[in-house]
Amino acid sequence: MTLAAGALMACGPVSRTQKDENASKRTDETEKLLTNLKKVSSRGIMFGHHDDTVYGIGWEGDEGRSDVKSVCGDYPAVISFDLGEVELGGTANLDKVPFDKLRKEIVNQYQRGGMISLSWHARNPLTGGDAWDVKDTTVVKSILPGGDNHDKFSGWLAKVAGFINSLQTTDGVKVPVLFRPWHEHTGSWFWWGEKLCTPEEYKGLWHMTVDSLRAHGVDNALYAYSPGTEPQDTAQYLKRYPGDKLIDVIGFDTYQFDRDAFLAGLDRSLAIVDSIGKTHDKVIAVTEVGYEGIPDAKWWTGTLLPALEKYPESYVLVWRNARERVTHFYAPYPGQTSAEDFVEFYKSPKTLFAADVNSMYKQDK
Ligand code: BMA
Repeated sequence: MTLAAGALMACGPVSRTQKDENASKRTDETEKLLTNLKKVSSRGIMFGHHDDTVYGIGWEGDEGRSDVKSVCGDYPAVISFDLGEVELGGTANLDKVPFDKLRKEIVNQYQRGGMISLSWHARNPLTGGDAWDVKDTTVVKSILPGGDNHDKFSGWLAKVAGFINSLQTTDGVKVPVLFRPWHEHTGSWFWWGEKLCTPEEYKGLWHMTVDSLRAHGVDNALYAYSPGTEPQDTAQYLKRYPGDKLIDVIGFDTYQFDRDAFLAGLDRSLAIVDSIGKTHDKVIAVTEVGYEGIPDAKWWTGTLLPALEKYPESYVLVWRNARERVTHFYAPYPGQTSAEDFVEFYKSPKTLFAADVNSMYKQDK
């Protein structure tokens, strides 16, 4: 008894200090986003779509337009955008979306009660190529403290911080976002991938990123860790994990090519993040998923939804409907093969869209 009570007392103040430490680095709105993310999984799964309100199939820049809304009547609960090339200081990102437009759509999504996630396909700071340029395997090493490209890369991080800090409503409220850099690192197609840096270098990259953003005053970001489906168990998943102090959301990215292999990988990865989420007190999510061109008319309710139902993921996000690559889309648009089934997916009490989360948060106030 005495020992147990002593142990509890020893734990209590330590964990409270840790919590206070993280909370003190974040705005109230950002803390609220984390609380809501924790709550949401007991209510349902938020649906997300990359670049949802900036372009779609056959349109670009139309005010208020969204392929998802055109199909089911509501916006996604989560919209993600990419910061790629913000580091170069230009006016548009790697997919040619102006940063001013992103800023506006991020505020719009916040004001409709939805969540915003940001990825960053940063260019290769050593070769000058893009994020997919993997010919040099010393890039991460070269940007860590002491490396030849450290100063240059620190400047890039300052640009990212500047953008995240600039996300404000007209009332001056900083919009909370989930920042998800250095994703799919268990594959080797990005310069920060598995075969291109050691686990220590990869973790160092994360620490440098978060430390730098905080030093530049970013207090409106949560952070997501999202490998691919390569890890076969929790130990492999955690091999490059930068730590509970940095990460708020754990997830993974996965795409369907072969249906059976996709379902097996999805289930294995969900079981892994579910287990780690419970022991590390982290929110879990399917940070990217999809079936390019959605050629299966029943994909949403016949494949995706049943696979998700076993686990308490907070959200699932599909990639973009590229207006410049006709076959590169992951959400339906009016008339698309899977559009009717997507409406059924939308109607399922298990899925949450923008209006659902908005009313959920209001009830909780
Ligand atoms: C990839 C593709 C690319 C795009 C990149 C960043 O998956 O969609 O066309 O440039 O994401 O959004």
